[in-house]
Amino acid sequence: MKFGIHLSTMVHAWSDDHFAPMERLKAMGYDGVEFPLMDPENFDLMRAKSELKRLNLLATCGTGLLPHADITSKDPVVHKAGVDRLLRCLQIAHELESDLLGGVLYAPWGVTRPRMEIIEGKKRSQETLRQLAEKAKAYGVKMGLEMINRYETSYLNHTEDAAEWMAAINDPMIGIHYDTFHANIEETNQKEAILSLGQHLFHVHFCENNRGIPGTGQVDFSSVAEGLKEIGYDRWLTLENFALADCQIGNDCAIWNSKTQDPYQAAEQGLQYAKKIWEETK
Ligand code: LER
Ligand code: MN
Repeated sequence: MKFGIHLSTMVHAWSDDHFAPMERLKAMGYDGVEFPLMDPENFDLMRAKSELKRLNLLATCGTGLLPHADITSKDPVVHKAGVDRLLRCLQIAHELESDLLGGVLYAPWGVTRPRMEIIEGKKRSQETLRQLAEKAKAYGVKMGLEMINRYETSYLNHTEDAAEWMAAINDPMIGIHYDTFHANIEETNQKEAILSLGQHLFHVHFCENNRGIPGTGQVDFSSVAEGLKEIGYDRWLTLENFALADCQIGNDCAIWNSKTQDPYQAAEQGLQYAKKIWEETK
């Protein structure tokens, strides 16, 4: 198992310097960091490469689509902008030797619509992802579609949706990205949810029910770890705290009252907890 951390734990805005915390995170014992590619056109690829190399850290990458860059859209301009955004993110992930691009890759993040209205858009998204899988394969970057809760998307909330998406796309380069925070809202039982995903599971965000430090809230991480061990998952456990309230990222993730004042303490305590749970679980 590799232990990672989402770099937005430490910063206020998606455009802030995400590189500065990396040295401290390496010293804590993280194997890698997750780069949020929210502005892929302005991502400092050279700096990312050199910092990863200097610190001997691995990378994963994540992004989300936007209302004006959206592969569910029937507007060709908006649809193309969505495809271009995903292609750019795949290219960055490839350059960083990240074998994964996760996140909300299938629809605009934070937008909900009645499910009756998304049928066509869902088909368009699935068809587009199937086409993009070829590029993902050429780059050696798997795409993990993050199941997020009902208040952040209408497209892909839980494992029943995941089964439908996986059957429709049916490509080994495209799988599911699981987040314990979202699953805590959407699933009945986290272990069973993970078992049902099986080999489709490509990535995990390890996160408490209130986005606080893992182990301080209600998520049953032992059940999560049992499920992961049972399916032979051996990729990433990536901490995603979004510790800071009242900032751009806090606003985007609806963190109005942070349970974690010190993101570095969250990173350290969260990592120790994740490792302990992983080691204790048979
Ligand atoms: C959003 O709620 C989330 O969990 C992040 O991983 C963004 O994709
Ligand atoms: Mn997540």
